[in-house]
Amino acid sequence: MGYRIVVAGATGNVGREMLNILAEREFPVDEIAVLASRRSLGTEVTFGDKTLKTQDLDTFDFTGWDIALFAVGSGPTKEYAPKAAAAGCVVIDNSSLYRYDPDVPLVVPECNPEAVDGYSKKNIIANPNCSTAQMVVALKPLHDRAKIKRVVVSTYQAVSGSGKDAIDELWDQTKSIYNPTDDYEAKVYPKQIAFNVIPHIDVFMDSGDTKEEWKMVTETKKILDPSIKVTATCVRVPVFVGHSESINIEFEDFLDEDEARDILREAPGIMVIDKREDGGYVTPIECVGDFATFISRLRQDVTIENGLNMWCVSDNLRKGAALNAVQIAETLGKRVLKKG
Ligand code: 2RA
Repeated sequence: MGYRIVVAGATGNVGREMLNILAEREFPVDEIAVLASRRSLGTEVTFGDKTLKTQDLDTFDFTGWDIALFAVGSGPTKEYAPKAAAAGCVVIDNSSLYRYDPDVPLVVPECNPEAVDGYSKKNIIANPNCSTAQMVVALKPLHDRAKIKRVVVSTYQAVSGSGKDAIDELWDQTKSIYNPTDDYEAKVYPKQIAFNVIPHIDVFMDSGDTKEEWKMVTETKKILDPSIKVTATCVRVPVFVGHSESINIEFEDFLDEDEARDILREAPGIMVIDKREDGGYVTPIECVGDFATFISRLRQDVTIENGLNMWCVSDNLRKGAALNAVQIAETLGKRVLKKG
């Protein structure tokens, strides 16, 4: 016996990936419903070898459904997640709305699977920000071996992180630069993104950090360890899919780069591709469609006593969103709901 699953936001980038990954991982689904806003009502989406017609999120009755994967953004989540939760359907939400709520678990199954046990306070579990998810997967096994004091991270985030319009914008701008007859207008980003980088993701805060940078700090503390100091600079780059991160780590105790590489090689969800030669590392284009968080360029940081540098790449629509949400559903099933 399997689960009755709902995917809310099924026509978006993340919603479609959720359906792909539920099918690829053969999640035990007895029945599935795909929901969309009235604007996308009736749009057909694929689930394995099936074609499903979207239903109206606004009128859908969640009673009798086991798990709802939400990828609808904070606004609609605020309206519909409580309704689903009150109807007894456990919500796994990809928006930032509930991540910082002390009564809502924020879960990366490779790091804190036991946190799903606290789901019943609000019947909601939160998925972390995409740039946080891949980083904590890499940090967790190293933190267990040699406690992490401080992390300095710079991100190079794909445009798909901010939705379909941003993908179209990069495509249009790139075409127009190669073919000047086509004109383009900046729809999503404040400046040209094609052949450029923009050090601004989400809104600016009084501290001068952006909300994206604040999320990485706050979420890493909630998922891994509140004592870890994190400072982040999040940058948008002209890549369609795949977030990259340059991560500098300071430990309480010395950790040799070779031992760190061996630890990461054995760690769940991680693929180490790290050779000091041409092409001996991963780039974002190569991670697209993969489940793994890739680690390359591991090396001692000799400027401090106990430091390491590494390069971390992952598909932001998968581990950064849809895959992590499905893994939370798998973990919830194994630890709590126990069907399937
Ligand atoms: C971004 N992390 O990349 C944010 C939201 N997905 O735009």
